[in-house]
Amino acid sequence: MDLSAAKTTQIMGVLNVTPDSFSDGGLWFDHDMAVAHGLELMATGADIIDVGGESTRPGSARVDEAEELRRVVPVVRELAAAGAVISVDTMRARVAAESLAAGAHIINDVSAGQSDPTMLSVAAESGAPIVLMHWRGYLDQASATFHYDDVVAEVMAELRTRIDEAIAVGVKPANIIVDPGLGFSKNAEHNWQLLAALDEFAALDHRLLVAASRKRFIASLLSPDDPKQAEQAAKDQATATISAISAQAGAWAVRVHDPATSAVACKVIAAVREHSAAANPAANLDTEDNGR
Ligand code: PMM
Repeated sequence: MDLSAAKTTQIMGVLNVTPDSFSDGGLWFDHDMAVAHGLELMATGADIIDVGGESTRPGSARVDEAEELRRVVPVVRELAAAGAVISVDTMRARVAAESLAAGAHIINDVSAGQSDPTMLSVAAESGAPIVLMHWRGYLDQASATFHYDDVVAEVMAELRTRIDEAIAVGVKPANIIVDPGLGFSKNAEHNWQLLAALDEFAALDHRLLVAASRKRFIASLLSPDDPKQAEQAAKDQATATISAISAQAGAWAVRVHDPATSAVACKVIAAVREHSAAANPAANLDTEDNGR
């Protein structure tokens, strides 16, 4: 399945099989509920389902490997059998390998290969695409603030190091997907600065994934006095706007909780990009207005 050539930005639907994730912890913890929600994500516009069994919420404890396997692999197997394209959101090589064997297509590692020394070789040997996300806090999730003099330049440089490490163990450049890691060892100001510079990340010569969905900086924008009061629908609308900005910058995919709103946004941007002067110079010569 070649998803790398898609013209429209792909929608990656979030399926957290956890009791404690950022926005939907506990909702899909039961196996049947998780599978049903995965199918619902597909029906509402997801091209890829991102299945995760470990929360990366600040301060959350790591789940042990056996428990992560128990949560993730059966859900991957059942959704893959139903025809889903699946990414597995894990920092463990064994969870990645068993998920690929159960039918997953993509590895999504928020530690970019740094948590588990064998993760990058699993990606290299399997030939599966791997998401390398920027994060400084993979070893100490509860650690305090992070200082950046220039967040865009530093995230870019650190991602380049991760990319070089992956290529050094044999991951093909075409199988590397980069992600600036919004909200991971970054405050709201850092996140907005990264979003303002998405063009630079898209120009890295790898596929770009943007994952802003329902994150705290969105809730803070919508409801500065009490972010917890921000309405879910408003957060999804804001997320869809960020999906549009990401698509316009050339992102390959956006990772979202509500596929429907972002799918519409990405469809519109794809239509505009397809008709841009650069993509179709002849369009400039046609002065008739029949399309109005
Ligand atoms: N964020 C979360 C989980 N997995 N994966 C990637 N590649 N990028 C992210 O930003 C990311 C991720 C945390 O969000 P959630 O708890 O709402 O799933």
